[in-house]
Amino acid sequence: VDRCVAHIDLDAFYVSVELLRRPELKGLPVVVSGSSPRAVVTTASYEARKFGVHSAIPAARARRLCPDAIFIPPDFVAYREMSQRVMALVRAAAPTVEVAGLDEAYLELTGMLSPRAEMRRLVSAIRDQTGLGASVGIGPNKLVAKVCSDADKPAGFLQLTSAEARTRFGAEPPGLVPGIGPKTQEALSALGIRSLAALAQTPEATLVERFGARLGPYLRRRARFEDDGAVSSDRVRVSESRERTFPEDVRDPAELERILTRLAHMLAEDLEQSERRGRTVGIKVRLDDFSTHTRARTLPGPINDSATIAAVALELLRAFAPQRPVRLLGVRIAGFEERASKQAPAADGAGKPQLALPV
Ligand code: TTP
Ligand code: MG
Repeated sequence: VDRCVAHIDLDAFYVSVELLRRPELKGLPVVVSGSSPRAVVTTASYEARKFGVHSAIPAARARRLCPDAIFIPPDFVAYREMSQRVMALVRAAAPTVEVAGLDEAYLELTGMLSPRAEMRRLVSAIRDQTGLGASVGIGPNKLVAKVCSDADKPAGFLQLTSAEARTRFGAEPPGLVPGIGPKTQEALSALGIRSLAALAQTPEATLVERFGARLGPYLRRRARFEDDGAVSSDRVRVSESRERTFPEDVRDPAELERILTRLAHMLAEDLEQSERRGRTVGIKVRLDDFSTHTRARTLPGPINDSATIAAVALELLRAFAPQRPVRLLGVRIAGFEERASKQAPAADGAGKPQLALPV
């Protein structure tokens, strides 16, 4: 049986949630970002993107690029709640679903009679029941599906074979493909390989010589839109963390302890909801000189209560005793209990880097 995988990704997710409660802003350039001097853009509406405003650029720069844009502060509680409603609909559409982020998921559709119709139905259901728009990619594997869902946004709906994907995206830079990051793209460029087509045609031996026996062939497979990664319903997370960058550096130890306690509570809440317990509690401290320090302690048994997490984190912070103003503080838990589930999916480096949920 030929494999069939779909990827669905919501359009301008945070902005779209904001527009639901402020419909008068529809059609205008809208940006969701914090207001501190260091804030970055989380999402821009498609109207704002025309001005060059994109995710991850500094909010101050966005203001210069598009002075008429309406800036809205993020409301992560609302986004998470909306994400849960959407993902419930996605899970109802196929037996195997991998939620890959707040606004994206893969569906294994192999063997389904009419995957296109099923995905059209899903997009309509999401539109009807939440008011949000989504884009869909369908292909023989996760890689093709993911690149296709991104190619015709917003409201995209694109199905391609691997051969068709090679033709359609051949002129694009290698970094278009998830799993090929900026550093690798630079190294490829130094070899004169500046497009996916060029990468797909590079002899494997050349890539092995430069990138090694694992990464070399992997890069070539990515460029050829070949991918045997499974859609896996339990994406195993090895650790979970909450961190916060401050609008201004913090010196006061009491203030740092208050913040760390709050982060520990937020982390514990999530762990309790998802019934996960871990044995290792750690902290992360970034100082004003950008040096980053981590400390961790492993406990005799797994825990997830906020009192224990906070107590260990505070102990670690006191022992570390930052000697300079603190720019960022974080708390992390790792060493999760084994669950009665299967092994982790092959690490293929794909998927967007986990965005640390801002606090
Ligand atoms: P994306 O799906 O990458 O972006 P998007 O949904 O805003 O827009 P698109 O139509 O292109 O899919 O990310 C989903 C959400 O994740 C986005 O609404 C905001 C958040 N996000 C950040 O907070 N920081 C980032 O750098 C990115 C890329 C996304
Ligand atoms: Mg999106």
